[in-house]
Amino acid sequence: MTKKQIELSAQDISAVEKPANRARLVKAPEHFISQDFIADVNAHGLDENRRGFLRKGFLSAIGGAAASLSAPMVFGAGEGDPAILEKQEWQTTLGKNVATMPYGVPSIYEANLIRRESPGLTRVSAASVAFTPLQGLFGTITPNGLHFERHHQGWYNLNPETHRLMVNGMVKNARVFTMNDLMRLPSVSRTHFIECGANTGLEWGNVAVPTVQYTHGMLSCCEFTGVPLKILLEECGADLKKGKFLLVEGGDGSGMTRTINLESCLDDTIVAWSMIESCLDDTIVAWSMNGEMLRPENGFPLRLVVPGVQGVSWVKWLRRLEVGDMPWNTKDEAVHYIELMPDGMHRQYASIQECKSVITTPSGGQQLLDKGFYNVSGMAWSGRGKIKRVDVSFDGGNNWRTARLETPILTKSITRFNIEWVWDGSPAILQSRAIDDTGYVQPSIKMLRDVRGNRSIYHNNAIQSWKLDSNGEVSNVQVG
Ligand SMILES: Nc1nc2c(c(=O)[nH]1)N[C@H]1C(S)=C(S)[C@@H](COP(=O)(O)O)O[C@H]1N2
Ligand SMILES: [Mo]
Repeated sequence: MTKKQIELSAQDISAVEKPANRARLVKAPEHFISQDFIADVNAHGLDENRRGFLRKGFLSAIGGAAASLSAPMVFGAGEGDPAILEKQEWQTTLGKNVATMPYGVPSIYEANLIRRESPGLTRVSAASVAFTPLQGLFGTITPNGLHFERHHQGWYNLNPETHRLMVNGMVKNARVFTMNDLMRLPSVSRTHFIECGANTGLEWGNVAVPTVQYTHGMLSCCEFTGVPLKILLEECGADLKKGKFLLVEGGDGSGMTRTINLESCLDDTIVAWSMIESCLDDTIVAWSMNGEMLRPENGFPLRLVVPGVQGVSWVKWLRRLEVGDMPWNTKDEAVHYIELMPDGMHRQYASIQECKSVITTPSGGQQLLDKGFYNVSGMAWSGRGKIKRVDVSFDGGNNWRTARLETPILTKSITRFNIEWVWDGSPAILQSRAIDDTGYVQPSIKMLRDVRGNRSIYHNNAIQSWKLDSNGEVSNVQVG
């Protein structure tokens, strides 16, 4: 380093590290709508009236939160902070017994960080979505209790003793496997994201929802363990020369059936019975966790993991695999999960989740309380491979700075990015733009609409914009 470089980096550090410059943020209010209101919307739909009510409720919740949280911590002369100076109850008494909670749950202070259903999105909660609270997650792994849920006909607790997987079609030996049979086969463990094809789908027409939980929360990332599909198909003597397609059937009442293109998926697809804990390569002091058998909501005891492909193909409660020589055109790929293009035609079998990213801190509904230093953080992912770079703009896309990517960067997995920023108190528009290792650049919403129109539901991977007002409020906007 030259002297000038050293001076420059010292300057950078002093700008960001002075405690006085460390700024605070109010979390998005999560309880801005009542259960009654949700029930009302579910019964009658989200008309303009109710939409207005939703906006007002949300804004007043923000106001309330800011007022109660922004009281400065000021102590009189000679007085200190009792939270550090006085002995606390937990320093002087006996704590709770081990195994008081035989299965541990988060701190009571984290009670607001939960999956949430978007009011008005669906009429029946059994055929609905509960979104992952991305605004409150760290790193890349989604805790199992916060994995998003998407069911077409509700979920069940299936008994693994009686669960069966049938493999038939263009195979020499059609077979029915028990869970024990499957779990004796060679297994692999890999970390991948799953994203519903309809994630961010509400935003095709215009800004629709206030927080990142609802704009991007049909996204999760876990380490999955299972037998590679290829091994299972070879075990049954599948004709993989002629049999280029696989029909995948779920065991729930929705009759979820999807065609998997074996040519593009054979290397990566695993039949997973477990989401297990990541290996501890480098020790970290962590806030997040993963690891155990699949949760019933996520397909216990068996689901298909199709890395890079939209969530609907990750069939849960997996009961049958049929090898065939052409796509099946099932209801879930001929009537649903097709995209209306501007010329009135439908796009079908567009299953890859293209490169995408979003800033989660700060994000919609949060409020910055002070000028000064912020660690701006978010997630990037690509269904085609690894994230190569993430750029962040603070002025609506005129200027971009390259963010720091956390490692390891895994293929078809979430990559966490961070970038330092000193907010000077003026209005700003925050955006992130991801680039994957194929060279694909995440598009603006305008670029996407130019090609795809605005009447689609699926595969919206546009750059997300968060508007920061001079009063510190962050809101969802669309620019460019
Ligand atoms: N059997 C079955 N599999 C299913 C579904 C379903 O309703 N039934 N939903 C699909 C959809 S649309 C998505 S996005 C993912 C959601 O997986 P998750 O609930 O584990 O998040 O599961 C897919 N697999
Ligand atoms: Mo989905």
